[in-house]
Order: sequence, then C-alpha cells, then structure tokens
Amino acid sequence: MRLFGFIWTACFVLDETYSWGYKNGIFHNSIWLEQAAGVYHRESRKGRYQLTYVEAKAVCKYEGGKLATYEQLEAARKIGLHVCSAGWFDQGRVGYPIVKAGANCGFGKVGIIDYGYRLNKSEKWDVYCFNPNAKECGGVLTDQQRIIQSPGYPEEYEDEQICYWHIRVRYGQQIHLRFLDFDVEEDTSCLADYLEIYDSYDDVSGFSGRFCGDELPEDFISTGNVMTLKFLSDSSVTAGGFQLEYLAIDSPSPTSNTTDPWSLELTND
Ligand SMILES: [Ca+2]
Repeated sequence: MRLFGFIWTACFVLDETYSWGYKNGIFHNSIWLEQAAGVYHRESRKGRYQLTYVEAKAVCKYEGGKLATYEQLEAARKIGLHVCSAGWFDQGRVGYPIVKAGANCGFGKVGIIDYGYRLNKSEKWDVYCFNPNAKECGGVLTDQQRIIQSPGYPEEYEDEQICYWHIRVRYGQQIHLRFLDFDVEEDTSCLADYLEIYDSYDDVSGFSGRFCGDELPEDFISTGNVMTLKFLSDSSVTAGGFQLEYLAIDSPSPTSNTTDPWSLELTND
C-alpha cells in the first residue's frame, strides 16, 4: 500500500523526484519547515518557491495529508504559525500566516496574507499542507530544568516528524544541555533523520551541530539565554529516539569558576 502510494506520487511529481533524489534506497522528498495545529509549511528540496499547484498537492498527498484550507491555516496562525513564505493552499489560493507585524514580511499586517485564487496554476510557490495525524511535538520552553525527548519516547519515533523546541531561560542565564539517551537513524551526513542544536532562538543562525546515529553527543552550553533544538525524521526507517535534559545555569562571572551544578557533579566525581 505504502509502495503503491509511493509509485503513484513518484510518477506524479517526476520532475521533483530527480531533484529530491534517492539516498541508500530511501526517497528523500521536500523539507518540513514549520508546523502548528496539523498545518505545516513545506518547500521543495530545490529551494524556495519551486512548486506548481499540482506539485504542491502531490507533496501533501504523499505524506497522507491535503492542502490546508484557509480556515485551517488561520487556526494554525492563531496558535503561532508565523511563516514569511507564500505557499499554495486549498483551491489554488496562495498566501502565508503572519502572527507578528514586521516591516520585512506581510506588509506590516497580521493575519493570513492572501494573494487570492491564482489563475495561473503553474506559478511556483511553497505549500501549506494539513495532516491532523502528524504528531505534534516541540514548543516554547521556559522552565529552569526540563527533560526533552523524541515523540513517543521510549518507543521508537515515527516517520515524518518535525519538532522545534525553543528554549528561553532568564536573561543572564545559559542553557546546559546534557544527553541521556540517543539513537537516531544513522547516515553519514545525517540527512535522513537528525537532531540539530542552534545557539539561537531560531534555526537560521547559531548552528552548533547536527547529530544522528547512536553515539551520545557531548554536553552543550549556550552562549546566551536561548537555544533551539530541531528534530526531523524522514519518510522511512526509525530508531529508538533520544532523551536529553537542560538546566538553566547562571552565567559564570569573571571572578568565580562556575555556578553550573552539573559541572560541579563532574568535578566531584
Ligand atoms: Ca528515518
């Protein structure tokens, strides 16, 4: 069944297939970006604004979803989906959800920035899909200490997961990350499934590492009071998942050695 769907999609988006490509016999398709309320934004692996309407529909269908409707996109926006890229949604409409007004995006407006129903369905945009069965994970974390784990842990994570954890602790603090368990589909460049660390509040700047396989990554301490973790799994082959813990620590002053209890634990051992 899965194979049938795969073949059907592969024929449907043949051009895309070449650019997305196979790797180790696994079909790697487009890139998951943001997700909220079952709505997620995708762009082609070729880059931004590369999907016609037909291709956009095929991208959603391949993952068991559909193009999002205006109402679904608005519901997702209301809980924080903010994306500065126009994508196809239901009935050949194009737009994007804006939560926070900004000069560079959305013409200073808040809401669905709606380009309307496109007459030319060959125009190329990104896409907004809806799949209520895609498991949600991630979130904005502000606790002083917290365990973070892959969806479904200690069970294996599922295919096609995307999780963003944005950690923000008090100003003047840092975030000490410690891995407790780690098992993510192994692949030489970690292109299939991976966990990424960003020393920043987004996944644009501050890239600090991408991890897969079953070797426990080393501890990581943020520069400032924010950090982002991104977990992505592709459409096949899962693994045991991961569990890690973060702890907010007071940034060491130039005169004292450290105020990080985890470092003290290590020293005392
Ligand atoms: Ca995988």
